[in-house]
Amino acid sequence: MATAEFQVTGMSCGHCETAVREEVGLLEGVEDIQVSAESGRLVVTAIEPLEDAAVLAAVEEAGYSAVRV
Ligand SMILES: [Cu+2]
Repeated sequence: MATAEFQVTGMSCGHCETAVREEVGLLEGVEDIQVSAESGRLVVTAIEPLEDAAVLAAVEEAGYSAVRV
């Protein structure tokens, strides 16, 4: 398992969390997603290491921006 942590900008509520979770969950190999609108923290666990760019693109698809931390 590989875990990667991101800081997301722009989430404000549970709907935002759900939007991020849904988009990131579409990425192949993703096993677990922890996302908090309050802290902006996104932790993605996948079977194999994900490309940062793929996760960032998924977050952007949901309507937010993120950086790897
Ligand atoms: Cu929201």
